[in-house]
Amino acid sequence: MQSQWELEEQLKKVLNEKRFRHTLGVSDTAAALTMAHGGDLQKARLAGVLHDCAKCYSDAELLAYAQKFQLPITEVEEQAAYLLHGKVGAYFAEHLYGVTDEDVLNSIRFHTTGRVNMTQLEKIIFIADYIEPTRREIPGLDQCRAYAFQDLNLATYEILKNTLQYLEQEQKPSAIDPNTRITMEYYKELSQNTMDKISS
Ligand code: DGI
Ligand code: FE
Ligand code: FE
Repeated sequence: MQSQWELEEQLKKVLNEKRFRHTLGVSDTAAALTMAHGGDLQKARLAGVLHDCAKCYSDAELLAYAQKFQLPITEVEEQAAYLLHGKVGAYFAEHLYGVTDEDVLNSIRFHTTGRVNMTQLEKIIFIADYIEPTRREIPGLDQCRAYAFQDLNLATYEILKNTLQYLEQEQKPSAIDPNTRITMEYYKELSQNTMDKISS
């Protein structure tokens, strides 16, 4: 297994400049969230640096890789194949970059839609991906950034709510992965108490 620094050097060659800066942003933000909430700092940085390692491929390439590696492809992923960059990325993380930790692999695998009952690391990568400092400013981002350091479930809910709103408002609405909505409902329920406390 290579060091974090060696991995960063490798990813720099694979990703374009903007994606590489985003990757470092996610890695550092995941570290900061781990400092706030507890957990393994090095795992957070590792998952952060690798989370988009398959983002440099086209939809056709992602579909071809998913087939080649015998990864399950859902109907929605067939229509919006970029959704596969998590699954394909987790495969590369394991087989190309030598990651063995299942929690790190799952954080990469599920970072776009999230899933119910995420581990702390999975939530941290999901959130860091959305709030890292180089992300384009979008409505509601400051709120998500503030929630992220207070309550991971609430931040997860807020991000999914915004993402779904964005996807539904698109001129040419893209297929919504059932996981995105199911995860949003799950974290809405889970963070209801926190929201009641914050608003009272
Ligand atoms: O890879 P990144 O750009 O850093 O971030 P990401 O992996 O979270 O991907 C973000 C994109 O994924 C964003 O344009 C919204 C989109 N997305 C999230 N959930 C869904 C989705 N797209 C579709 N079609 N369906 C979803 O459920
Ligand atoms: Fe991604
Ligand atoms: Fe990302």
